Amino acid sequence: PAETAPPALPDFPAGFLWGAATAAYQIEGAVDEDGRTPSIWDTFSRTPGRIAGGDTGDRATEHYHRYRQDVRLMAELGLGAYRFSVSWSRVQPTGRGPAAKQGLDFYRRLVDELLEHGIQPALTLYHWDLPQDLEDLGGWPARDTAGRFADYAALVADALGDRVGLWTTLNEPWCSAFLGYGSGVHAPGRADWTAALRAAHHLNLGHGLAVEALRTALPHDARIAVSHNLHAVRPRTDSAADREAARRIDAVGNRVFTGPMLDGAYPADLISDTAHLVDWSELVHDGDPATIARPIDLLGVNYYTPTVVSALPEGQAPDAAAASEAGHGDGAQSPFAGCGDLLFTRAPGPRTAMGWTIDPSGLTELLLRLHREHPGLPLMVTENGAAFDDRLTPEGAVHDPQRIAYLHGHLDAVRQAIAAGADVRGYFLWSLTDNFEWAHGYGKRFGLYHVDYPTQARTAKDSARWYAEVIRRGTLPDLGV
Ligand code: GBH
Repeated sequence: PAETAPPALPDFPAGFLWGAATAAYQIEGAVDEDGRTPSIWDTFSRTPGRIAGGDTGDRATEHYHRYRQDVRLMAELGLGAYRFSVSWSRVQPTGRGPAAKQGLDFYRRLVDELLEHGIQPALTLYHWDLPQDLEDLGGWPARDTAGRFADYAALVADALGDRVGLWTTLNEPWCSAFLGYGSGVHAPGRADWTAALRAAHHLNLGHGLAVEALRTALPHDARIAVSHNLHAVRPRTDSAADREAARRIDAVGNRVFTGPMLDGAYPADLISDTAHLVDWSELVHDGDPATIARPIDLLGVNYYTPTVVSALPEGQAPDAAAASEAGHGDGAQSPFAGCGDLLFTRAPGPRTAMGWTIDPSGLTELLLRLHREHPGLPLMVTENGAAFDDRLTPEGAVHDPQRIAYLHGHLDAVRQAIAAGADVRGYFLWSLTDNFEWAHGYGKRFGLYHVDYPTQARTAKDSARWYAEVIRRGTLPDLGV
């Protein structure tokens, strides 16, 4: 029946890239093989109390050894591209100095396998797993880390530049800076707003220096991107106080990165909002803005749920329950530096297993805002997806109609942005398989393929078959197809 049904909605543009995404620490396992040294996520996940259930990435989905099977799953979906990240401490164990050949060889094998199946590799250099050695030298709050990152970028480009056409410097630097150093719910687990803002600047600088290094090392037709988890910020009410709260979150949640990377400067309101936490004139050196603003070819947008914020009534302390409700971690301070006086809540409506409200309109809003503010910059949705309480039936199926509905809604949101003029070049679904969901461990499942961890068996969920059909037709079927 799918063959005869007329397309329910207009097509995505010709050449639209259909993909799926993963990240090294969430899937690879093999954490002490072939010369890999610990990253901040190994240290963090082995620290009691940090990860739900005491889970670690020690085995994860054993992708390091099962990558051939996983590429077959991608081929089964008909993916045009696969977005993965490189484990820095696997290919440059101390975060400095020479490459580890065996570590690089893994990514060479993976890329070859992808190319043999006609799948474009989309390589992310940094998805949160800083070599522990560099954290011990100060981590992202230390300026030196930016230079180390650019050297690492050059090393990977030299090894894989002939075979990888799409490069991303950083995945979600907001999470690295503000969850890693601001609230401390991610590695390395520091809760210090000053450190978080310093980290944000050095991530920006590392990005710019890496863009320079990649331009030198890569062929001219390689495309360079960065992926941001931009916040679709909504004031809880239309009051002036709530709108002011939303402005502050937009500054320290979004424009702290898009300002210097795309507009050449930190926004004035961010600088004054955070002047009590950091001396920006000391932090930002003379040449930094030009370095950070080196042109990129594509902007990646990762989107899951909107961010709803409001001002607390005068004198009322933010309570831990509200913070945890908004996903900021039990008793943790707000990740948003200097925003301990603001309250985060969830929009009404159905939620995923993460507790995140399902609201595709935030995705359309972000894409159209970027189109308006940065005309001519091609966009890519580099992550979108959802966790639900998936169950493997005795017959070996996983029925996940909620995920299909989530994906349908968000792909329709992308389609609407395109129809309104946004230049969106592709969509990467998070994630190929269930995996290690950071502080939530293995209990939260985002995959198109279910993973039975004791046996490592992969099983296609209904959503995998649905996505394969969307890719095959290049259009959204009616729900229920
Ligand atoms: C992505 O992070 C990661 O890139 C990926 O590794 C991860 O597995 C995936 O998403 C699923 O979590 O600020 O309280 O409103 C997404 C991280 C999730 C951070 C949404 C901000 C909003 C919660 N973002 N979150 S809140």
